Amino acid sequence: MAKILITGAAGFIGSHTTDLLLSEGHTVVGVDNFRSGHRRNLAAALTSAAFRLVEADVSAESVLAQLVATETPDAIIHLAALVSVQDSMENPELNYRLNVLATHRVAEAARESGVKRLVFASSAAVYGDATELPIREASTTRPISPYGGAKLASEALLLAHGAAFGSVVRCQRYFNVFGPRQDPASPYSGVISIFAQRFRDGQGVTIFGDGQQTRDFISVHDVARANALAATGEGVASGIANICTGRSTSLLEVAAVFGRHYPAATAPTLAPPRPGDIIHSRGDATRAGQELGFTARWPVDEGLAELIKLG
Ligand code: UD2
Repeated sequence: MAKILITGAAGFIGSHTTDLLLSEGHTVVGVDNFRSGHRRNLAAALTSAAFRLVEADVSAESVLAQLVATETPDAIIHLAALVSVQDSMENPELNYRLNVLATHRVAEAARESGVKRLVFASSAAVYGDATELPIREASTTRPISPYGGAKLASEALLLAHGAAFGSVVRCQRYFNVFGPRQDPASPYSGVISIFAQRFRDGQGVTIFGDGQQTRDFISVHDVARANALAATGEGVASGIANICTGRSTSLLEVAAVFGRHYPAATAPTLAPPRPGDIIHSRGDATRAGQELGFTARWPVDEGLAELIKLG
């Protein structure tokens, strides 16, 4: 069994990754500054003797280094981030601090204490407006937001760290993650979190465009498993992999699943497309299968049914 330190443990993906690792018998040290994470996400984890939660800002100098020196984890899963693309457009300085400088701090803390494995929350945002589908790891990376640029820069920092100091570094390019605990608070939150809340509250949803746009929606349970495999799997080498399903689902299909569960709901309103919206995004899932032994298991409609059941 391993000891894993997770930054951003109280967030959407962090809390599910924590829960899964604990259920597998590992020890978890969670770090979060509660900027966008919530203590309630860790309600189950906090009942476990194998879990410790530390409130700290990963981007602050020497805070993480001291914690890593004390805990000497086998691996660090670095999920703490400025998670909103929109926020990164409005505040590139904050994006730099939380999405680049914090990564550097993680790499340095790992080097100083000899941590042998690092797993990083990257994003399909590194590809920007990809034209060729499915999107492969070898596809052109041309980020179009400070957020995407910071994720790509962080990948480079960490992979170079791995090459220089001999640690294993896994960069996980998540596609459109959805599931319980995703925060629907902003109009730019993941569309499924917004739809789930609005259908539940009896409010109509808005579809920007004709609803034919597609995304590679992946359940957070699958993403947590991909993180656990990257952090604890045997024989895992450094590399980059898409964390996706390889399948497309249109927004109309998503709305239709909700509509079947909420037959009294009003039909979605169509509005003009959002500026800068991409029409189709779908990853090639092959490499994560080869390098991590990871294949997504949750079909989108089952993931939606889970969300709807939780209410
Ligand atoms: C954005 C982010 C991505 C990630 C993701 C969250 C960019 C470039 N990428 O990608 O990094 O944070 O969001 O899952 O910003 N939509 C509606 N109605 C709504 C909300 C959204 O029709 O109420 C549409 C939206 O215009 C888009 C699609 O749904 O066509 C998916 O939107 P999204 O924000 O969930 O995800 P995406 O892929 O645009």
